[in-house]
Amino acid sequence: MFGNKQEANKGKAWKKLAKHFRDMKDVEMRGLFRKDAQRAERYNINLDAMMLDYSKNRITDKTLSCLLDLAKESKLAEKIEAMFKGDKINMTEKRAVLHIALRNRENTPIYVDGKNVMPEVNAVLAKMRKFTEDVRLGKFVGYTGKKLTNIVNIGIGGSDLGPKMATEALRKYWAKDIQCYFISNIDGTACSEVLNKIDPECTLFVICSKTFTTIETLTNAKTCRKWLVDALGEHAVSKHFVAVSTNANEVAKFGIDTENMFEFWDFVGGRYSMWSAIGLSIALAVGMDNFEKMLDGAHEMDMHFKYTEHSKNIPVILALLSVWYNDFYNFHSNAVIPYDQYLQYVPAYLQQLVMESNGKFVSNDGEYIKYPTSAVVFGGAGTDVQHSFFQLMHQGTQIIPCDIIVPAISHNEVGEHHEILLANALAQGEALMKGKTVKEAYDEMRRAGKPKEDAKRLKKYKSFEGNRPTNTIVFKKIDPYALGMLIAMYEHKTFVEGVIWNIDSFDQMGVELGKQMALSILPELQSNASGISHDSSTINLIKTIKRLRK
Ligand code: G6Q
Repeated sequence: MFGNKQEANKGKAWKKLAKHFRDMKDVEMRGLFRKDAQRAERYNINLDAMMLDYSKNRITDKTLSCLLDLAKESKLAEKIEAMFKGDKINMTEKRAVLHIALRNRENTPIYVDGKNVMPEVNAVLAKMRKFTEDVRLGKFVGYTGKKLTNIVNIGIGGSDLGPKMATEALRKYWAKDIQCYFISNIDGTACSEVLNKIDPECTLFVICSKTFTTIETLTNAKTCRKWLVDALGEHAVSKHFVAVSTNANEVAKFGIDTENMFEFWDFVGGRYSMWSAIGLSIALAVGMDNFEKMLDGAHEMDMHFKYTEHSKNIPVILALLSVWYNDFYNFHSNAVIPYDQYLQYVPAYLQQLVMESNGKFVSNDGEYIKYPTSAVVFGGAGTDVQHSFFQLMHQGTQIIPCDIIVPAISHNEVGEHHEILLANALAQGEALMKGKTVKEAYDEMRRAGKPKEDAKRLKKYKSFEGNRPTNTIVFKKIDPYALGMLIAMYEHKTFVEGVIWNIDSFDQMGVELGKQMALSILPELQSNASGISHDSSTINLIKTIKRLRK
């Protein structure tokens, strides 16, 4: 479908890039660094206590200028303005896209359908503050008067990944007596494992669902409700359940008092919602002051993104590099490696953010797209992943551009641990870029005293092609403010990619088909009913599973 037709429906700047690519495709970064002593200084951007080094990329000034032309040709500046203004840039669903309003710390008015959304945003933040303080201070207590110290977030997708990632990232800021749990999967194991650990008298369930119709979340919430009612009785529900949703009717139907509901709005997409009341679990764990610091950090990135010229704009540069690799080099994966244990869920969070936003094959003009859109994102915490998939990153036949995220200071400066961790993070970037030639590998073995024959036999195996791109993103420390900056940076990067690819980054229609089919298969598994006609493989799988479950 895509192949070599990338240029088919693209403009001048795209074609210019395609031409420039022919000059660049064999260029080695080693040589670029050798020729230009200022390269690292020129290709980095500082913002407050963070720095992006993007010098280890296969780019020259010409590449950047062509990419910036592409941004211009894609009307990026106008599209950024449209998002910040509250225009309905989610075209398929005719919705504004205003996660930036949730952290609009200057409180400037933002209008949707002629109505300023900021008073409602602020009112929910104030309600969150009151509630989280009451819970944390033991003023809002459980039915039997005990302090609520187990927070159980029930939600899935955008109503889970953000709160789970951020809560873990900020674990060092948790109140001493609070424990957080996350139940997302419909697999009964998720629910059972949490319920086995906690005491109902001290447990607060936060049911997060934008629509309040998601089968996984409602099934998990019902199971937890029954568990609580069995232990404490029906009257206990209002003291142990709160909801975060846009759908007051369904919340009431479920049996949660809408007094205990925290609202958000259609202009907040699920995967962009951790800044809203969907972040209630984060705020319960780390306190509202820290939650608001996270909003402050995101706001700083928003302002940087909105006002900084594109050549010095962090999310814009990251997105343009991603387009460069994905659409011209045909590097279709992207690894994200945080060198911080607390950021272990960032790759999972970004998988949804990026792939659900930009895994699209129809353009905003309703045409099938002839160029690659989103890369496959994956990753994990360093140094762990160095001992797993980094083999392929260094010597595999695919090239995987990689983001390395490093805090200069750890929350746990134990002995030499952090310096060893930092050394590894920097070494990976350098090794991926420089590689090791066959000759270097041979000489090294000889110097180490290996016999000639062995060195000859092994020299290729021990060589590294190098020329593998990385961005290094350095923070002083991962505090709530830095986390806000980091996540907002990736949100805007994703948006810019979508603009260049001319797609709607804010719907997710691709998740519907499987859900629909599951609804038709369920009764067939439960009884002898047969639903829509299936392929022979599915029919056989249904039969086999039914036989095994007997
Ligand atoms: C995110 C998606 C999706 C959504 C979940 C949960 O952008 O829309 O991941 O968050 O399907 O939906 P509810 O919050 O409505 O339960």
